[in-house]
Amino acid sequence: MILQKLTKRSITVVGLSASSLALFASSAMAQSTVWDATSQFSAPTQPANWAYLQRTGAGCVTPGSVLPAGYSPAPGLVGYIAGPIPLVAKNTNTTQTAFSSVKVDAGKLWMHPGTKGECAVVRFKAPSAGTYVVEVTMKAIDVASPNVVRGYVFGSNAPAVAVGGLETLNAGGAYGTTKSFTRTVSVLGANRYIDFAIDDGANADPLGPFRFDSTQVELRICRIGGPGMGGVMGGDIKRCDRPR
Ligand SMILES: [Ca+2]
Repeated sequence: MILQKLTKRSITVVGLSASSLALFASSAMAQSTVWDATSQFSAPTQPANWAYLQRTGAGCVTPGSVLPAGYSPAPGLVGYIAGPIPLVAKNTNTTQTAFSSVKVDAGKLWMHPGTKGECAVVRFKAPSAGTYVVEVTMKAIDVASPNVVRGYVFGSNAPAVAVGGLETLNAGGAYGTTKSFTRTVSVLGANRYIDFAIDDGANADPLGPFRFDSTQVELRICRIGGPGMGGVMGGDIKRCDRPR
């Protein structure tokens, strides 16, 4: 499956014009811009480079609708939510802020999957074709019980079929547990997206696998070069702040 995909993408790259390749090479030498989902978070208006949505299906494979604004469970906590959950929100306070059994660190973003298997999504709108590094740190922030979620990275390469990577935050994910990973995403055209999604972990819980799944998220994305072969590649190969 992977080999077939790589072969197909290789054909796409070979088909690029010489001028396109020269442009990509030139761009690759430029200083990397880092897009930070936390510092660039905006509510109640979705910002230019980001969007907050849900995805559905096992493994969050199906892109879904934009989350409506208006979520604010405590002063300074603002964001987007559909129904009771899923949600994407930020603590805009300068101190850790608690609500229910959740503690959100100062200035941080957090996400929660839905009650019916909906995945919470932070979407980066890639401004141009290229190879992007996606850096993720997830932290369990519900003090009542261990968090069990799974994180996914998707790219929207033509024909908009998502391919994703997977990391799991579970198995003893008590409050404060963190998990970090990176993915390299090759975006083959302009105006495509890179999604970071979390699901409910499908863990056994008599009241539903979505319980205690509040997850603080740090998400940074930078462009490191030309578009490569498309798709999402393995983890922990590159980081935005590593010289190259
Ligand atoms: Ca769960």
